[in-house]
Amino acid sequence: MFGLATPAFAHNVLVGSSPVAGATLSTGPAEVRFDFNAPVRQGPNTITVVGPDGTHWERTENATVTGNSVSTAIAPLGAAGIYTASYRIISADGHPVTGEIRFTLTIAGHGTPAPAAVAATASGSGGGVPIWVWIVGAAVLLGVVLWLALRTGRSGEDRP
Ligand SMILES: [Cu+2]
Repeated sequence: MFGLATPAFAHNVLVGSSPVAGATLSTGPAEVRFDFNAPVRQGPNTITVVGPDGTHWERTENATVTGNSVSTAIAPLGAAGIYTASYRIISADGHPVTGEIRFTLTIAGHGTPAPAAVAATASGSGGGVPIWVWIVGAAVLLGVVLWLALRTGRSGEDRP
């Protein structure tokens, strides 16, 4: 009955944002907010803000859901230029929807970007084995090989 009476859900459509798409700002916004035509579901809703040099400026990529809107706090911005604010939200029908807006910062701020680790997680390139594990592994393997070589070399010549 509920299913028959309910019109088919469409994916959430972006109807507004703060800052607005294409805005020209002399100071960075304290937060970025995206407004949709339907409620956003609780879940893994994320917002990222990437600067002109690829640096990240969101304080946390976990967006706060308020009715039809999602928002997240933004650190003081750095270099002047074009910033891209992207969202990935859970639509009212449960499906993820992504999109982005851009705004231009005309006067450089004094902020510093998020640490690289945060940026890597936000862009989805995290995970995998750190390079130092491979280096340490290779060093240990080399040590074992050398030890075996010396041991077998000595057994015939040096021992009385
Ligand atoms: Cu859908």
